[in-house]
Order: sequence, then C-alpha cells, then structure tokens
Amino acid sequence: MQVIHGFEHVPYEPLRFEESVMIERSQEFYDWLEARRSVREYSDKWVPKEIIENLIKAASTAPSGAHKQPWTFCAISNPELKRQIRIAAEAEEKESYERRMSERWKEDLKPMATNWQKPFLEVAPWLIIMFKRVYEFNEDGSKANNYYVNESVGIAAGMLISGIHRAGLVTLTHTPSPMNFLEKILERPKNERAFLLLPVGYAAEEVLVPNIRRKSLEDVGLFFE
Ligand code: IYR
Repeated sequence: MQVIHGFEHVPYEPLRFEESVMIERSQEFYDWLEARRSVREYSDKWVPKEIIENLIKAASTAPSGAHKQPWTFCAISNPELKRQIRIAAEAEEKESYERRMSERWKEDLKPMATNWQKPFLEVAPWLIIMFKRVYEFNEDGSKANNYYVNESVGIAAGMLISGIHRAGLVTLTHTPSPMNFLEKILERPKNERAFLLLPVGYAAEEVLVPNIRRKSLEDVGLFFE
C-alpha cells in the first residue's frame, strides 16, 4: 500500500491473455454486441428483481468524473407507476410527433416505425430510468460538484444496455422529450434530471426489427499508424 497525495493506492492485477486469446475474445465480444437490437414490442413475462439488481450494480461500475458516480437508477415494476409514466410519456410524445418534431426528423425516423404510442411502458415488466445527478448536496445542504456528468452517465448507460443484452433480455433507449415528468412522478430530488428510460424484458413472440445495417469499420474507424 502506498499513499499518493494523501490517498491510499493499492496494487491492481489486470486480466492478461495471450495475443491470440485477445483476438478471439475481442472478436467474440463484437459478434455478441453485433447481435443486439433495440426492441419496441415486449412480452409481459416476469423478470426476477435479482437480475435487475445485478444489471444496475454492473452499470454502476462505469468510470465517472472524479469517481463521483453521478447517477441514480430507478427500477419500476409497480403497474400503477408504469401506467402514470406511460400516460405522461405519451402526452409529451403526441405533442412532439404532432407539433415539435420537424418533417425531416420524422422522415429520418421512418425505418423505426415509431409513433407517439408507447405500450411497452406498461407491458415490459421493468422500466429502468437513469437520472443524472448534476450536483450533490453536502450534509449542511450546500452544493458539491459532479464532473463530466453527461459523459459518465452515458458510459453507464452503454454498460447497462450491454448487461441487459448479456442477461438475454432486450431493451430500447427511450427518450421522451421533455422528460421532466419522470422527476415529478418518481419524486426525485432537485439535483436529479431524467437521462434515459429503458424498458427491460423479453421480446414479444415474433418481434420485427427494422432491416438496417450498422456502419462498417471503414466508415467509423480511422487509423493513424
Ligand atoms: N422520442 C421519440 C422520437 C424518437 C427519436 C429518435 I432520434 C429515435 O431514434 C426514435 C424515436 C420516440 O421515442 O418515439
């Protein structure tokens, strides 16, 4: 144990593999993530709470600015709360689709076949709502800083989505806009802002997803060797 700038540091043993094993593992990881799809139609089949707890714990291992972990995950299975969330989300979405979104935006969304109706908010057994904590409260009520909050919560969201896929469940990144109704319904403190809503469950039988392709490595990766 060593003390650096007055803080304890301990040895860390990262996982290490042969190069050939790393190639295999990274290829497998890609194949496995490539098989993920966003799903909009859900079964109402129950998902045990323990799975959701593990997924939240896993997402909360994300790196964050100054290790402040500026997130709260609200996991909702309560049917009355899910109903309230659906009603409020659909009211916002209806307004968005009918008035707020540009024609160009709606044109871009055509492959997703979305509309203002969000039945998955009641059908999926769980909704996980991620809140970002834009600051913290000290014990005396004064404010303490968090850092790189959007980056930190975004990384945690990616890890949560991957975890849901790994568990054999499906999700969707739903961003009703504005989302502040979630802060009200869930009675969140003033320092929390809704970031992302993820329905979690099994896909409905015979679910369809848009026939879209991901960009290739050549499109997204540039190598400067
Ligand atoms: N929030 C709306 C619209 C929407 C926007 C984008 I960008 C999408 O990729 C999908 C939907 C909705 O959830 O329907």
